[in-house]
Amino acid sequence: MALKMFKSVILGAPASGKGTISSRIVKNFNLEHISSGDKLRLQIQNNTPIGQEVNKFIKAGKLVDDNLMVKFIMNEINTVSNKPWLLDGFPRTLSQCEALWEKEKIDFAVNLVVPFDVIIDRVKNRWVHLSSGRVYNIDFNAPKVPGKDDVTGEDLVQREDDNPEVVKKRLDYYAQLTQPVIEFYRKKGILQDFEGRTSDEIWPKVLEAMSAHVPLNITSQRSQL
Ligand code: G5P
Ligand code: MG
Repeated sequence: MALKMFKSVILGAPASGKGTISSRIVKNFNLEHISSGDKLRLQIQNNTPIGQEVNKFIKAGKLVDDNLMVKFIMNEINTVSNKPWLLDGFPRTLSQCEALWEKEKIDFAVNLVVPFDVIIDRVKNRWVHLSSGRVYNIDFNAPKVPGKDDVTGEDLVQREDDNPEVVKKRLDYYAQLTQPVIEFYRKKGILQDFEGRTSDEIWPKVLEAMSAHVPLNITSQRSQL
């Protein structure tokens, strides 16, 4: 398969490691990473009309309207035009999934399966760099300087939707609304489950599976980030 045609998605519960595994995929395979959550948080940070509209939903752990999300992400896909891509956080509902499938046939869906008790523990220690989407965890991949991004030295922040009550809501929505998306891709025969309690346990399996679909970026090391 030609590299430029490769279209993929990464699915998984909140804090299952989609961002973490995506950054390793991107580094090793030269794909464009389109994270719906990162893109929406940037809109909020820049106080755009979209940011103003979605802010209250994200804060409350609720899903943003399907029509808005489909338009928003199709636009992001168009901006990477003919490069291979990896969608993270989209699609989240069957309606988003069907709208995407109509326009773009996905080649491969990575499904991260991480126990919920592990997830609840992780979010407490998550810190993010808003403008790049780089993500840290005090227990797992701490920043070199506490509270500062490794690359820019700018401040890290905690996400407003990472408090335990909101995380519980996000997990409920995931179980109700995103499970059908997993089944959709499973029926198409393009989904693979990757189970584990840590991203380091899951990553080698993802690396192996992705290697069957896309050539490795030869300039990169097989890094663990
Ligand atoms: P997001 O931003 O898409 P979620 O809830 O899907 O949010 P999230 O929280 O970004 O997913 P993740 O990317 O799966 O989690 O996980 P991550 O950030 O890589 O890892 C979580 C933490 O664990 C980090 O601190 C990381 O360092 C750490 N970690 C990773 N691996 C390990 C490990 O092995 N061990 C340990 N100890 N730690 C580890 O969406 C946010 C909101 O935007 C809206 C919704 O409101 C949503 O709630 N939204 C949408 N709404 C409608 N439709 C859509 N398509 C939408 N997309 C976004
Ligand atoms: Mg994420």
